[in-house]
Amino acid sequence: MPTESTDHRQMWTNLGLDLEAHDALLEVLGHGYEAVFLSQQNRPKGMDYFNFVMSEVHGLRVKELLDEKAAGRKVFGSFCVFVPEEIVKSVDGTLVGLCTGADFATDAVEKYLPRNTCALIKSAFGFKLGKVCPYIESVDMIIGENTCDGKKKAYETLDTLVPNLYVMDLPQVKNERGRELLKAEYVRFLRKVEELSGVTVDVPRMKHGIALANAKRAALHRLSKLRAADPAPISGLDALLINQVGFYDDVERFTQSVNAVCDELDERVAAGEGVFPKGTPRILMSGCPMAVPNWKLPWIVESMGAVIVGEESCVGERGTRGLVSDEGDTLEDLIGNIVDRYFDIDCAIFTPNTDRLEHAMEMSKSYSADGVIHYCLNFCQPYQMESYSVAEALQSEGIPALRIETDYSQEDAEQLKTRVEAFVEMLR
Ligand code: BJ8
Repeated sequence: MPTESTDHRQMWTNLGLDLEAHDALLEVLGHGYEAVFLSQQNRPKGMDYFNFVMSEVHGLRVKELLDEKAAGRKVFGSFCVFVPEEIVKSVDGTLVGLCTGADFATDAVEKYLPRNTCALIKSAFGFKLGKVCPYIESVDMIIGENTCDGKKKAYETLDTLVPNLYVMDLPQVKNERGRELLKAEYVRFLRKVEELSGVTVDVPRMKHGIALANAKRAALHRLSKLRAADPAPISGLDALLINQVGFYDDVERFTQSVNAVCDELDERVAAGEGVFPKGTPRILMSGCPMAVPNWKLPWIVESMGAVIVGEESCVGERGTRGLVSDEGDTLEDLIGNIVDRYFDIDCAIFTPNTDRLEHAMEMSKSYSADGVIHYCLNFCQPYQMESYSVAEALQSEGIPALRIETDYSQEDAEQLKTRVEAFVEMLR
């Protein structure tokens, strides 16, 4: 009888992965996970589930997706929180985030992309070119989106490397024309998803999709609120991990698992217990999304004696804020409701984007953050440009802000530690 890992190796070979490179990646990931997550004290028991998911993120979860495909359902991969999970779920499909959180095959990537491209975009190419991402090789459709200039131009090149790229256009201005564009693009996406899956979506199907996505978000909202307590009942690293796993896991199982952690956190809050002592400096992270396994900065922050209490980020509240109304008797009504929710996402590609400043201030206050760290990937112009206005807005309200630009390498780790340590000391 073959062992589980032998099974996975056959699966990875069938997907066309480079086993040697993939082994090396898993080894680094495993060590990183152990050092960053398993070394933490006093983690909620419910995190065992997330440890397990991470240990099988390239194994059992990929097998589940392949089983779904074998049963006739479709799997979709995306790089952005503007892709509506409601629509994918309305055809019984599965939406997964594609790997963008680590450097890989950089030399090969730089043959296709300028060196001064952000690490997130380079990572997507690196996982593809290095043949180490079982997700990109499993999905029936890859959805790109016209957001920042880097992504939208990179998709032109990615289109030459994959057979199944679909690009969604997105507005850049929040006015009526922008809303109409988003709506037209969601209708076009729905038609494409129906065509690929062979399923015709009706009102009950769309309401079902909306209910699943809402339940997932409601669980994440519950988690966010619990982090307002002092002492914080969960580390920022674990909360980030939960948000990251939300991009890969089965929606219903994930929702249940987040609620199980929240039940435990409810008890901790009621008993006045936390992962760090009461009075620990509280930090809000704001800026670019942090995809798995991008844990460098949160790890540094929490190793320096602070606790992260929220993420103003797409892997965090920017990505989960708000629910979709299920009011309405027609598909047109329901698509309108979906547009209402997604059009509020305050990504830095929008101009102007004042909502983001308000959200950063509102979050700092509701989570009682002592300070904000604005995190930006090198060469990410939209968030670099906004880091100034975000920091200004916060400082005008007396909230200290530290602006950090970095990438996925460890080269600047010591320098970051020094800066974060000084910031945390200043907050004490
Ligand atoms: S909704 S933040 S997930 S686009 S880091 S690739 S912005 S140069 S990721 Fe994003 Fe959607 Fe917006 Fe959210 Fe460009 Fe910046 Fe790179 Fe970025």
